[in-house]
Amino acid sequence: MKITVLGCGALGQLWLSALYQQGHDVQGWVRIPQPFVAVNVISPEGVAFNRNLPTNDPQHLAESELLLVTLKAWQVSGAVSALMPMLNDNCTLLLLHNGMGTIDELPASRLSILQGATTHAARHEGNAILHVAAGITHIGPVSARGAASSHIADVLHDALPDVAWHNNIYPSLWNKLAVNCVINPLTAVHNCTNGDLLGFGSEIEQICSEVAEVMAIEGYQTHADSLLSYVYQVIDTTAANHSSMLQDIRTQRHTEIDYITGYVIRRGRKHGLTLPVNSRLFDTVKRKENGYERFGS
Ligand code: KPL
Repeated sequence: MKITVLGCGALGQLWLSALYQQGHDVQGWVRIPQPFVAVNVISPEGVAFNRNLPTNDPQHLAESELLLVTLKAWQVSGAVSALMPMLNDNCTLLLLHNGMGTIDELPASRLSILQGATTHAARHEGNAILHVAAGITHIGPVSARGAASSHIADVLHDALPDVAWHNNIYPSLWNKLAVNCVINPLTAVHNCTNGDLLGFGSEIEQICSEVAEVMAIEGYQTHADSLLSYVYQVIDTTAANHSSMLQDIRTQRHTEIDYITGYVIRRGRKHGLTLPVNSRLFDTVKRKENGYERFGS
């Protein structure tokens, strides 16, 4: 299959290497065009994949059957809107990022659009991408035509298992959102690893109960206790991780807070709910971002 991967960070390189090794015709797409992307991924078993793969070929993009978007949430609408006119009608677009709300920022389109949430963990280690832990990627439709793209789950599963298809992806997206609402801002504010959050039990409980309240009013069958046990499970399996938001704050980059905590607050507000604990965390992370944006980062 002809595939373009938009964004060649840790997750992008992981998919590029996996799809290439599965025999797909892949290219990367990067903001600043360059002749190739050096893909250098080390598997959880220590096996290295090291290869230069092509980038930014408009013909390849126009013929792609899948555009896999691995950008940060705040980069998605600008980058994807710019590429949409170059895609063919049969191209499936898959958004893989933390948080929710990017689909609402894209122009109306007849494309098949999917969104996913993954628990694969990968991070930069020198010049390489370390695939720290294998995980599961849940994907499903977020546009009317998306339902016709379930075959994409098989393609992705063969390259980087496990991949699960959901006719209704939203419960999975919301569960991952709850995890990100807890782990990302708390680790960024307390400057700690995911595992260190075990010392913040009451804040974790309050965040989960606020997210559960919004989910319930949006029609999802959930309970704060089930979100809480999922959150603790992820804290346990990613105990040594520095969350992506903590890394963003440490390197003075834009965080995904608007699409994580900000999304839940916006959804809550629509129903007249105020979420005091999430709102306080949102403001604290924003203050941290504003502190360094003045210096031009
Ligand atoms: O998705 C993550 C992130 O860091 O963005 C978690 C699941 C919290 C793992 O660190």
